[in-house]
Amino acid sequence: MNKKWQIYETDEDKVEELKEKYKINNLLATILVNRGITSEEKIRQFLEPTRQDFYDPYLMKDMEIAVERIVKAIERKEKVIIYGDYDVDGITSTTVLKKFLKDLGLEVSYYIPNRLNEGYGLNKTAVEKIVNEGYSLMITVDCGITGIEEIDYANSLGLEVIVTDHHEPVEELPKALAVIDNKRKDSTYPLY
Ligand SMILES: [Mn+2]
Repeated sequence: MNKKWQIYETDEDKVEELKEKYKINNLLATILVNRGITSEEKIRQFLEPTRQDFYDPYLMKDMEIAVERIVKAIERKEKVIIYGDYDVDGITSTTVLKKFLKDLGLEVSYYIPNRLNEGYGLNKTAVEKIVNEGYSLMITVDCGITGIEEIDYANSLGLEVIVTDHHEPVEELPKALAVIDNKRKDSTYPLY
């Protein structure tokens, strides 16, 4: 595949100005300028972000449904499993969510498909295994948005699914209890 790289024409004067003002190196100043992060407030948010800088998570479609379902799982002490991915963001998101839910008092397990035997994303054999182990709620991270058939299968076996993903959906969304993905066509979350 032939790729054509298009490199930004950088405003070098602006780069110099930011380097001086914020005592940052050339690379960082170039990144800020190329991304249009040049106001004082934007630069602070980028270099020293706080929780106050995040948008309200409830701006994400289905967030409320997902939160309520997870709260119910905690109250009922349900068996919950996180279905992740074997790559860097898949493993990171699995770890972050597992720790968070454990801190909230939920005994939560995880499933990461084998890269060679299973490949990326949900698969029916794994769903079946999860159901047989007595889980009642599965939360996907970094996958699931295109797992239409697998989620239909999970539903048919009584396993409820919350999808959290950042990949592109196909034509239809999976029939999960909640589908949290900013790439949903109807998403109005600001993101940047
Ligand atoms: Mn991934």
